Amino acid sequence: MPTIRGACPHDCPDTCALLVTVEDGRATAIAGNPDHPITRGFLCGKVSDYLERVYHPDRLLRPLIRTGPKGEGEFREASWDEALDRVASGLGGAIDRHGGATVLPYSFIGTQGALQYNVVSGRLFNAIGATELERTICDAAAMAGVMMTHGADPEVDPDEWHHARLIVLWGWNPLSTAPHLWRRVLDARAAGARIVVIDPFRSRTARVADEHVQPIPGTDGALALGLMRAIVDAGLADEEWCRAHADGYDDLLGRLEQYPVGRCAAITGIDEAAIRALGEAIAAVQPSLVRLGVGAQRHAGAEIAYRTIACLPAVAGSWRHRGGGFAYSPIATFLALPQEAMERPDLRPGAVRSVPMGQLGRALTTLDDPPVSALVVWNANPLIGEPNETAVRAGLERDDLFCVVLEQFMTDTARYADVILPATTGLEHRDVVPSWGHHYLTWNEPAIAPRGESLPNSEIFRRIALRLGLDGDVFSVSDDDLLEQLLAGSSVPVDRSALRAQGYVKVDLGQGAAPHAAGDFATPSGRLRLRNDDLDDPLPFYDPPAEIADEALAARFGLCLITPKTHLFLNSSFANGRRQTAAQPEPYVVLHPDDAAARAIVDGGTVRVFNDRGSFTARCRVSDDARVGVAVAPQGWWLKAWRGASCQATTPDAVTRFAHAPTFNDNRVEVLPEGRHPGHEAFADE
Ligand SMILES: Nc1nc2c(c(=O)[nH]1)N[C@H]1C(S)=C(S)[C@@H](COP(=O)(O)OP(=O)(O)OC[C@H]3O[C@@H](n4cnc5c(=O)[nH]c(N)nc54)[C@H](O)[C@@H]3O)O[C@H]1N2
Ligand SMILES: Nc1nc2c(c(=O)[nH]1)N[C@H]1C(S)=C(S)[C@@H](COP(=O)(O)OP(=O)(O)OC[C@H]3O[C@@H](n4cnc5c(=O)[nH]c(N)nc54)[C@H](O)[C@@H]3O)O[C@H]1N2
Ligand SMILES: [Mo]
Repeated sequence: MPTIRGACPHDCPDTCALLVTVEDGRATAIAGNPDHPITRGFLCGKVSDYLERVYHPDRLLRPLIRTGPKGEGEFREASWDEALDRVASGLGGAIDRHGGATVLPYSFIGTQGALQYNVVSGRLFNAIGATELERTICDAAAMAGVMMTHGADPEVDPDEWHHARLIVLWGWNPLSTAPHLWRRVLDARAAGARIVVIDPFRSRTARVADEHVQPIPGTDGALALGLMRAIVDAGLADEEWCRAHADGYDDLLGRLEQYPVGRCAAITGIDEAAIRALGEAIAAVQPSLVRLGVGAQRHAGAEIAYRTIACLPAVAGSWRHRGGGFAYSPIATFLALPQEAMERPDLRPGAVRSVPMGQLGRALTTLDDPPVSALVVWNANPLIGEPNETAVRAGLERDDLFCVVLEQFMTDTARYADVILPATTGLEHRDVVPSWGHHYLTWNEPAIAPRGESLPNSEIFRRIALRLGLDGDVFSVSDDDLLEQLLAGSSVPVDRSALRAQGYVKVDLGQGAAPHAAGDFATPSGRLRLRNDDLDDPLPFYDPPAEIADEALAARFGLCLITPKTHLFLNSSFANGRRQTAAQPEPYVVLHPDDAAARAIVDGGTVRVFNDRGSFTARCRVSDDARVGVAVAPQGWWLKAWRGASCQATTPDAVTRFAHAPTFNDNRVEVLPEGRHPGHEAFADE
């Protein structure tokens, strides 16, 4: 029985290596590759059921053309010829009327494979001069902030984490969202490390950590300033390392004068003594590692917050030590493949306008000159993933919008399409998958033939481009040749035969065991930037969130709502999985007992959560897992499970200052037992 080496294609930092058993052309078993240093032979509660996803009775296997009203999900099957004709005439007609900018591509990391992510599609939308999508919905604010402090650098390699003796998991719930990297944290713990979690919510990770610090959401920058000040107050700052390898040590000390620990305690809602104790531990217990997640960046001020946190390991002296320092997402190794160049921005006919992810609804309902009159969605389910659901829905409902969706399933977004084109899963196409959590590239060999008439994204976009009459030399390149170009263009040599034979190779940028013990940062001076003169304010500071810090708004909407990931879905993917939905049948919102009592809400009761943007209903779990003043509604279920409107009906579509990233968790709401007056005025009068 052949065993095929694959790679998990999903949007997760663990990027697992898979072994797929195939019998008579059918995949019959799937397992984690025991040799892969991160996968180590096991799969998560989602991908261990990947064969169910591949052979799911609801897989879309033929092109579909809409027959009913938008959103109703009524379609008929069509041949590829007819469907592609429809797509070419829909896009071509829109371009003839309004120019290329009227087309908006919308995609994210439904598949993380370098080829299926955006190579042929990137070329197509560049060539027609489409509006550019700023793909900022996930990790961009933090990325911008971290780079302000130490450039696009190799961070502490997960293979080195077991050397750490104190690990601070900051806005990260890896037990659920990165279960393989979590094993790396557990290795450190087995060797004696203490695990501290900084999270307003008692996540699964916080539950099993040694210590849990619960700040008010969006105040992490102030917490980092308080921790640095505590280190300085205790005489534990590593002045020698900072003077040798960082810019602006004296300026930072001056800035910390403005942030006494007591002030930071008041902003973050954490005891002064707890901040002092943690700060002192981060400096004294070495190697100490700060590992940030994606979760702490969903608010205004996020870039400066992450920049500020990235200064902490320098002041603590952690970079000196093997396993010590800072890690977020290893951008340097992730970016080794020439993704952007392969998308051929040079094909653009001229300057193009751009729309940030997180403002899709706004773009569809307010842009003119030209309006968005054609939308092409792949690798994404924006009706669930985007904030401001009301606007997204209003946009998708527009009769004058031509909408194409490439999908594996009839998602909430796909129901609004004019044409749906069936896409393959990772088992059915070839790709190479980089990781945004570790330093390995993983090879994905197709295990089975495409199911039904499904095709890889690359082939679908190739066919669309050729129908539109675009340059055959650019678009007829085969997938195998494109993969070869991706690997050949890597910033460091990739051993292609080892990659194929073994299934994975390490991206070796020379990062070594302690990459910045002697500085050597990817900044203009090679030094870490405690002071960065490219910024209006060159020093770290507390850049407050918007709604969370708005006292007038707090009088009307007394709770901050955060919407983290669920344990068993992958964003909205797997929310149609049998085992996953059995374990997580319905959405819920967690409220602290004090907040529930003040609103006469009982555990298990249905509540309405609302603000000026909209409302949703969900069952309430009353638990001190939530911090006082913070409501927690994990996100990912499809709309049916939410009874029609999800938590995104309340989330804001404001974006951050530098990276234009969404601010999902900078969101004030009120909560009432369902059945009482849903308007906040009634609540305020009581
Ligand atoms: N099981 C599962 N795994 C996943 C995903 C999934 O949906 N499900 N999604 C994948 C994707 S796309 C991503 S980006 C990653 C995300 O993985 P994580 O980085 O773990 O992201 P979240 O679960 O959104 O947030 C992590 C924690 O941050 C906390 N948090 C929220 N606001 C704040 C804040 O202001 N400050 C602090 N300190 N903490 C805060 C939340 O309560 C949450 O427990 O996971 C990937 N893996
Ligand atoms: N309120 C709130 N909203 C959030 C977040 C949050 O924390 N809170 N997190 C945000 C984050 S971090 C992210 S990354 C986004 C995620 O949002 P999305 O990127 O929209 O992720 P999914 O909902 O998983 O949708 C991915 C879709 O891609 C499809 N797909 C998978 N593989 C392929 C393929 O090969 N080809 C094609 N054509 N389709 C494929 C899947 O079937 C699935 O429907 O959501 C964001 N939204
Ligand atoms: Mo994400």
